Amino acid sequence: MTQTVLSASRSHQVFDRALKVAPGGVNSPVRSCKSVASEPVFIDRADGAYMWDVDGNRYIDYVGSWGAMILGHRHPRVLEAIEDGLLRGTSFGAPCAAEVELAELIQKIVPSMELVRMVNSGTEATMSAIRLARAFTSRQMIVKFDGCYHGHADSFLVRAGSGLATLGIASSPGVPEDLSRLTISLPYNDLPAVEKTFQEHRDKIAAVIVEPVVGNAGLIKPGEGYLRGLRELSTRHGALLIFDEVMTGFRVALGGAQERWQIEPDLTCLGKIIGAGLPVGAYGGRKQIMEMVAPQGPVYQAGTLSGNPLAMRAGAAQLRLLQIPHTYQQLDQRTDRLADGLRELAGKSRTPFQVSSITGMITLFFAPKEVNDFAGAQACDTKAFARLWQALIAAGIYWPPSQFETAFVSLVHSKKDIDETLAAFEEALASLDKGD
Ligand code: HOZ
Repeated sequence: MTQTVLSASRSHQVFDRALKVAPGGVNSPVRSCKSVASEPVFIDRADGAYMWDVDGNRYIDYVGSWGAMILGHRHPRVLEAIEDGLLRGTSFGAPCAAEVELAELIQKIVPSMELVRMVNSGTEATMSAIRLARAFTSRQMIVKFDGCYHGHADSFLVRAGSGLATLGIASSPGVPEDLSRLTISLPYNDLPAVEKTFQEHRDKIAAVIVEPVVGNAGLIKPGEGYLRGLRELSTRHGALLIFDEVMTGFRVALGGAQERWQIEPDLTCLGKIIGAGLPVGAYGGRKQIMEMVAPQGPVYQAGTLSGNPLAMRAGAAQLRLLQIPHTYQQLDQRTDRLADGLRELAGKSRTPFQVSSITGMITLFFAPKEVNDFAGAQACDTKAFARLWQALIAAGIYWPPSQFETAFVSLVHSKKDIDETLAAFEEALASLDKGD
C-alpha cells in the first residue's frame, strides 16, 4: 500500500515567496518541476532514504542530491566528520590537512588522477579541465556529445542534456558565438562520427569530453567498445580524453567508469559525490598535464573555498566508507531489484517504456525501443513522463522531475522502500493506461 501525500499548502506558500526573490523561484532549473507541469515541494529535512517537505509529507528519495547521497542522508560517520570540522572552523582560505587526505583517497581509488585540484562544483571542474587541455595541446576545439551535460560553463551549452534538454533550450543566449564555434557536439555511441570529425579538424581538437555513461539525458550506456574507441581515437589524434565522472565516479564502481571499463582518461572531473552533500568538485589526471596548473605551471585557476575543511572532511568520510568490501555488490542488488521490478511492469503496461540501469542509476524512458543516444531520449513521450511523475510524487516517491535525468539508488534504500516504490509505479502506470 503506498502512502498518499495529503497537503502541499506550505510548499505552495514558500514557492509564492520564492517566485518574488529568485528567477523561476529556484536556484537550479530542473528542480522547479516546470517540465512535469508541477510546483516544487520544498524540503524541510532528510534522513536515510527519505526526505520530508515543509508540509510534513515523507518521500522516498531517488534524487539523493543528484547522486551525492550514495550513503543516504545524515550518515552518522559523515555527520561526525562535519561536526568535528565545525568545531575547528568553517573556512580558512589556507591549506588544511583534510584536503590532502581527500586527495590521497581519490588518488588511491582513481589512479589515473596522479595529481588532483579541488574545486567547488562539477562545473568548475569541467571548465578548468578544458582550459588545461587547451593549454597543454595548444589547440582550441572541444568535442562533446549530444545530451551530455558538463555543467553550465559557456563551452558546454551546445546540445546539452539535463536542464537544457528538460526545458527545451537548444543553446543558451549569452554564450559568444565565437566560443560556441569551438565546441563540436556529436551523437553519443557513434565512433565513426568522431573519426570523421578528427579528419575534418586535423590538429585542432584539444580534447574529447564525455560522460562515460550518460546520466544527463536520462541514463544511456556506452555500446560495446565505444569508450575504448574514444581512447584510441583521442590518442591517435593528439587530443586529451576527459571523463566527466561527476555522476559515475564512486558509483558505477568504486573507481568509476574508468575502473569498470578499464580505460585510462587523461583527465577526470568529479563532483558532488566527493563532498557527501557539501559543495565540492575536483579535476585531476596525468602528472605531466596537471603540473601546468598554477602555481606549479601557468594555467590559472583558483578559489577561496576550494579545499574547504568541512567539505573535505565530509567527502573523506564518505569515500572511506565506500571502500568497505561488497559495497558495490549491495548497490547493484538494490538497483537490480528496482530495475527488474520496473521491467516486469513494462511487460504489463499498455504505455510502452524502457528501463535503463547500471549500478546505482536508473531511468524509465517512455520510448518504444531501447535508448542509445540523445535523439532516442528526445523522442520519448514527455507528457506521459509528466503524468507518471505527478502520480509518483503524490504517492510519496521523489523521482527526478525530468525525462532527461537519472534516478539514483543509494545504499540505504531497503527492500521495503523499493517494494513500496514499485507499488507506487504500478498504480501510477495503471492510471496512465486508463488515461486518468
Ligand atoms: N543539473 C542537475 C542534475 N543533472 C540538476 C540540478 C538541479 O536542478 O537541482
